[in-house]
Amino acid sequence: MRAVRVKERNMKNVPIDNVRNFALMGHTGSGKTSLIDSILFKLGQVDRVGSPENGTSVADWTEEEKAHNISIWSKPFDGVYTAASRKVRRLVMIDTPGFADFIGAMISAAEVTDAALITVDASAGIQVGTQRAWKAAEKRNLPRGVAITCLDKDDTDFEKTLAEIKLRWGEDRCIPMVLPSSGGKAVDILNTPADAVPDELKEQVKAIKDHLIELAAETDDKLIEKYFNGEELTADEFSEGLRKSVHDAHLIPVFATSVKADMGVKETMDAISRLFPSPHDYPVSCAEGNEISAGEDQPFSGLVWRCFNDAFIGQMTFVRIYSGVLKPGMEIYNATKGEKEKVGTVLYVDGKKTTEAQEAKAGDIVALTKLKHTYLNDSLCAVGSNIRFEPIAFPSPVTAYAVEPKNKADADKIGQALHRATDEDPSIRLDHNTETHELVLWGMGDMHLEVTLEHIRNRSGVQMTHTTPKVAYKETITGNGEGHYKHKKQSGGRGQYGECYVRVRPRFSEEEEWFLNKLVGGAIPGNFVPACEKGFMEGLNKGPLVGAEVINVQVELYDGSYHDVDSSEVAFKIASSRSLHDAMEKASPVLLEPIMNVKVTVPEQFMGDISGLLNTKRGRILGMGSEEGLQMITADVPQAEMFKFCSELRSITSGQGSFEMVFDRYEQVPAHMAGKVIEANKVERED
Ligand SMILES: Nc1nc2c(ncn2[C@@H]2O[C@H](COP(=O)(O)OP(=O)(O)OP(=O)(O)O)[C@@H](O)[C@H]2O)c(=O)[nH]1
Ligand SMILES: [Mg+2]
Repeated sequence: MRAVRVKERNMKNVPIDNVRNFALMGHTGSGKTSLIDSILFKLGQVDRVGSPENGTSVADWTEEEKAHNISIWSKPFDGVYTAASRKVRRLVMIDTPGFADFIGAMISAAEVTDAALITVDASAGIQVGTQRAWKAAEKRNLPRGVAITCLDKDDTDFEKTLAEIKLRWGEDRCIPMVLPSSGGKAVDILNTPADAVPDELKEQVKAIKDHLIELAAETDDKLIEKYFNGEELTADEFSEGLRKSVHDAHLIPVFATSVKADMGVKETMDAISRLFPSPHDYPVSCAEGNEISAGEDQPFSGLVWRCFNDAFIGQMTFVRIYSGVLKPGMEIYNATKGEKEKVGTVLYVDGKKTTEAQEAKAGDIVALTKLKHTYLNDSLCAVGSNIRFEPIAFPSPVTAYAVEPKNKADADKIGQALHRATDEDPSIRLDHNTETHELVLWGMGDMHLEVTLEHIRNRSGVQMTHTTPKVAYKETITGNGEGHYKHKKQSGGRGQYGECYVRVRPRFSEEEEWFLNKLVGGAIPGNFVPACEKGFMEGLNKGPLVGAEVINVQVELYDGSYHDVDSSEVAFKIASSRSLHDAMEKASPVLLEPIMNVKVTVPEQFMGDISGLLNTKRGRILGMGSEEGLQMITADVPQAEMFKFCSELRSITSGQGSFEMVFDRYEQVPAHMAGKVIEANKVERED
């Protein structure tokens, strides 16, 4: 298959008012990337329409994306074209992944764009990923449009999908603005002259236009008065009213498209150019609450929404520019870090291809090179100003792999490779678990973790194996206990001597001292007490059951003995730590495990299966409810049971279920389970 060639860019100096910046968001496989490929062709950016299906997509071009046939990262694209109105427009777009695991990339795109184009596959209707996208857009009050895609597929029906959309997101506000006609052509409601509208659509087009006039009029008191007086709105009043209505999400334009049949794409681009806001239209709020305007005369400001280390270009810092002008070589200020930075080049990025820009303006999404201190979520601005934006909030990762280098050569490079992965992906987290001594990589699902390891292998050749992580158990006591240990050694030369008597009891609050010195009459000289305290601390770091950290225990040193010559700090450290273990063994020690608070969201029909699954996982169901047509279960579940949950949930719900999980507390492991854990730990230690 011949590769699609990205043409040299002819960047005209388009005024900000003519820029439309938006993200394509929707369920996986709903045709976002295909739509981008088609738009890029119509923008004249490529010489042929690429497609993710045969590996020629300009958007899904990475090795990992081609291997899995899905988008993995959010990527910006843009281009300039002359719209049907004859106005020159610049479209700045981000293609986002719809696959649940890559929700972090979708969220960051939603945070830095001015509008969302939500895709709904006509053969599937609204799916979980569609709702996830809608929610992310709604959370930011993003103006939205809906593209009904794949209308060439058998058994698809525009009106049926439209009815579903209206039912879900509002009868009166979801208005079709690009209609399919029986001749396979799309009809742009606002742009098709009345005599060019096919007969079968004439009535519908008229009704839609009447409705649109009403929506436009409702945006302004003066216009509504005109409307009620039976006066016509001027063309400008109508189009500005519609734009305002879209901005306020009172109008959600719906577009009929098929990339395969080449239907509706150009009309959708035109409608977006007309209806979506420009970066200039509405001021942007900063972290401090004040607002800035996008103008070129304003100081430069922008937010870093993605970082990527390219094998050839090096560090690429993706910025959404909110105001002012950015030029290569410029000195800028990282307001988050409080450091100055010097910009290397400013790049427009279209898939694999980059083009150096001489300047970039509000609404643009560009990659900067050679920044030294700047990372994801940092705010950048002109030197002398101090503009900061709210950082993007990402969901916490929910599933984990314990990773190990495959061979010795990989061991040296594994740290750097993993850190780079976490720098680039906010929903990847790396924990060095000091309790289990494992390197634990957290992500949003198995696919996310697999792809991350694959990407590391493809990029830096570092290979890793992975296993289910160990649980970071802790230990405590449930009763009181007394313990004693005499450390005495006489093997030629100077001996060792130290003896401790201790009591332990549960410690109920942080306010209570963890260590009490109740020695009387100099049983142990004061200068050895710090060594005893250290010994207790060490004892508490390695509990008697599985060698885990001991928490919530109060230790009282109440007696002991010493030897004038043989006593030493080392001897007392040994005596104290062993006497502590002796006491704890008598104080009904128990094993504690981390309990996670889990919120599962599934379509209604899976409620029974999922509550059943949570029950088998020792889960305690806390509540059930519904949220936007989906059912929600909250439960407390031991972490030990959660490592496979992500894939189990996906498989039961065919990918329609999702969940969030946060650590809540430590709780006692039930006796029958604890026995198994202790036994397994013994075997492991003996090995
Ligand atoms: N018949 C038909 N198939 C389409 C159309 N648009 C996309 N497809 C196919 O649908 C599949 C998925 O399309 P993508 O564009 O990769 O979907 P996506 O929304 O980007 O998916 P993610 O990146 O996983 O979120 C591909 O095989 C496309 O060829 C269309 O208009 N008609
Ligand atoms: Mg895609």
